[in-house]
Amino acid sequence: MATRGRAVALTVALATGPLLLVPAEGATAAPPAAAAAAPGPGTNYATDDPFTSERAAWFRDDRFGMFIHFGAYSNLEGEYKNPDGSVCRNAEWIMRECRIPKDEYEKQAATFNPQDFDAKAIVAAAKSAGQKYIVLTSKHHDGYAMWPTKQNSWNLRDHSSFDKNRDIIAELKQAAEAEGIKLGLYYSIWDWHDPDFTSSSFPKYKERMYGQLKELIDNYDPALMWFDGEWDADRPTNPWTSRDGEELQTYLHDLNPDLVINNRVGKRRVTDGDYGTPEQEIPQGSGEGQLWESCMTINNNWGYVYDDNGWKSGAQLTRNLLHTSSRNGNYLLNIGPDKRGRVPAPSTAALKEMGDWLRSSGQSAAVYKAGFPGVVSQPNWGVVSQSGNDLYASVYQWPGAGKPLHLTANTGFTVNGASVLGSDQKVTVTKAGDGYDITPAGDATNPTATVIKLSITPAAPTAEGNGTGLKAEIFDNDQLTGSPKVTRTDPTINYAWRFGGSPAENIPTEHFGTRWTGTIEPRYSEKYQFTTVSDDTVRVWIDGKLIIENMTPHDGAVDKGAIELEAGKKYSIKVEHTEQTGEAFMKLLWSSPNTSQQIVPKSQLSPN
Ligand code: H79
Repeated sequence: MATRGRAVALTVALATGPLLLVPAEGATAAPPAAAAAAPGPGTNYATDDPFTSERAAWFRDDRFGMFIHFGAYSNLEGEYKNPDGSVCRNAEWIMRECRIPKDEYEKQAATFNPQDFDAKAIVAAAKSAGQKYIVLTSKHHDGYAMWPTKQNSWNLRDHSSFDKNRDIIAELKQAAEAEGIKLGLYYSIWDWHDPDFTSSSFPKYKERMYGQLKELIDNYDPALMWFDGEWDADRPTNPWTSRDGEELQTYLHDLNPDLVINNRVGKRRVTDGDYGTPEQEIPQGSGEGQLWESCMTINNNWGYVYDDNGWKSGAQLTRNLLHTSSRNGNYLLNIGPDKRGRVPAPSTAALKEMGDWLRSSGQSAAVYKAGFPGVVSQPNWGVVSQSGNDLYASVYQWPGAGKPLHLTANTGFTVNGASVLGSDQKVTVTKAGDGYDITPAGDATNPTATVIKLSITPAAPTAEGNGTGLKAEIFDNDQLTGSPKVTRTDPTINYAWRFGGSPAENIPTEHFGTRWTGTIEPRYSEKYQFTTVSDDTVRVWIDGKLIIENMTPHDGAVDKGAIELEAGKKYSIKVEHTEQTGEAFMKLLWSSPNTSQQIVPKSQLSPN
């Protein structure tokens, strides 16, 4: 677990300048105070399990957010006229892709006047869609800050024709708060404008970037930070490393331990931040080892493009939302206001269509607080989500009169009742083959998706265990040889040691290993899926059977193994992890038809 003492010391050091924490990297000697405060042996960066923590509860439940791409690029509305009269087209990448000279881009930005930006109208649009959080681009790759930053003048107050007394982020924060909508902020690490965004002067850039992030957190108290531009790139070369990500994540969580952060804070890996960020796609499956949120455009661009009419229909967007939530994901759907700050009418219309569907007949229960339905398999006639003891089958292909819809059961449960939301038609449920046949008597209620609600009684779990965790034997070598340097009880296996941490203060940050042993007690009789997130090697035995093995030294890897277990029985468990060099991680998660993915909880683990 994170050493509290260190966290406190860190606060003090960071107040005097975060960059003092950067290890070596050609830097001159750091003051002793900062050096002492730097994370070191004994640091675990994983302070909770985002799958179950209170901190991330809103993010897991809310499911649906609004992305807003708005910046100096919006002023060009998708088109740049070269001096020779030729036209180059792009949206938020226009500065780079159209190779607009910096002074020319600055010149156009000076005319940016989003006088019609209406935070209340935007929040109303989000509300009408059923979106529960908003993520605004505070700074995109062009480096232009949408708030009055003190770090430079390349911002909406100091470099625009906009009202100097207005602050659109403050306006959006206030409007969102009034409606119970959370505000998140997007921030691009990659910066095409800052003269210090080069490998040699990167520390100078980082100092400004830290300054800007502190401004954002102090001034607007965002619930979420959405980083981007973390990848290796050219024009300009992007020096961002996973070490930079480790340092930044630490800094942010020190400013606000509850902050939810996406995985692009690091290098977009399963071990970075709190959640994964598939872009313009909805992945199959329910996510592995990490929460996730799919971001997508309503038309074909993030930033405003005046003639982009590739609008997705409200029905398609609603089904996308149903797909993400039924796979335990979130849907972050984008709008791109025009140069005056107005939201395109087709966006507002599509958002309202989604909200109309969600508000209709309580259909929103299929989305909010709903997720992957472990007890059944996804059918080909629609999607099913689960919320507690209710299954919501959103039907796309309504059956002909008297024809059944079949659901395959993955575990035993009984169906107590079934109804069609928004209809009083009878629904007959009968046991059939590997599950249930559901036969509605009437018609579909709407063409987007008609929801059949099934109330079920799942198998009863055994009582929560009173375990204390597993016995951990920690070695200061990566072969687990000799006698352990530390023997203790670890409540869970949930470790992000990254570069700078290790399992204990007397264990160095490289070349160590841990063997956890004891028993594990499942609460249901069914097939359990175990998932590890590890770096460098891992092996897991349950009941003497090797179910996970990845002994080729690797960076953060997700490995899986399944085993049928019986409720209330105690099975032997052994987990071995080794760290050679570089980063180190070790997490043990489980899921089953009746258990959603989570770090195996302490209550079900015993050291003997
Ligand atoms: O902010 C949005 C995008 O600008 C950003 N992330 C989302 C949330 C993004 N980064 N990378 N990409 C999107 C994908 C890269 C697309 C590219 Fe291209 C293809 C870059 C260059 C060629 C799209 C087409 C952008 C310019 C031309």
